[in-house]
Amino acid sequence: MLTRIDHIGIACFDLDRTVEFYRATYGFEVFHSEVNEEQGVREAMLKINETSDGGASYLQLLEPTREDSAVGKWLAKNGEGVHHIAFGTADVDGDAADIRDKGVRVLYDQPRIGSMGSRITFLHPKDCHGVLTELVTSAPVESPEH
Ligand code: V0V
Ligand code: CO
Repeated sequence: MLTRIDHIGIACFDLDRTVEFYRATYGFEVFHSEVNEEQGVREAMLKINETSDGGASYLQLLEPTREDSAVGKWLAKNGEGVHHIAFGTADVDGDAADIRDKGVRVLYDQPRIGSMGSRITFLHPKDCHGVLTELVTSAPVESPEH
């Protein structure tokens, strides 16, 4: 079951300048940043709010690490802007299978690694009324070491 908006993915040319815009304009701070080589992105997660399912909602600012990546190609065609929306679920495998059974193209056979150790997959935008849609299961919260 999809229980939150996990994040909105925003493509940008210059991550540092875009992070600074969100900080200076709205006061949002970077919660986490990383490079995901498989996806070809350098990204910053800005936490907006926590959610009743124990998760949170973020803005995900994305700068391509190479021109032929999904975000690189999209930026060259469209310029900066909203790139995808991501729904959070406790069961990305089960929800992706259910959605595939409804005839929507799920882009990966198995979920891949996303931000902060999450497991992610994508639905084809042409099957979702023009919206690239991601499904996310967050990594389990690690218990503190003794
Ligand atoms: C492409 N299209 C889009 C779109 N990207 N429509 C809406 N939103 C987007 N973001 C449209 C495009 O305009 C074309 O329509 C058509 O789909 C085919 O696009 P294309 O430019 O020929 O590109 P493709 O087919 O090579 O790739 C499109 C897909 C690709 C969606 C298959 O971008 C993909 O695999 N995306 C999933 C991975 C991803 O986006 N990773 C970056 C975020 P017309 O012109 O033919 O009508 S990584 C992330 O979110 C992480 C790590 C995380 O959350 O943790
Ligand atoms: Co994303």
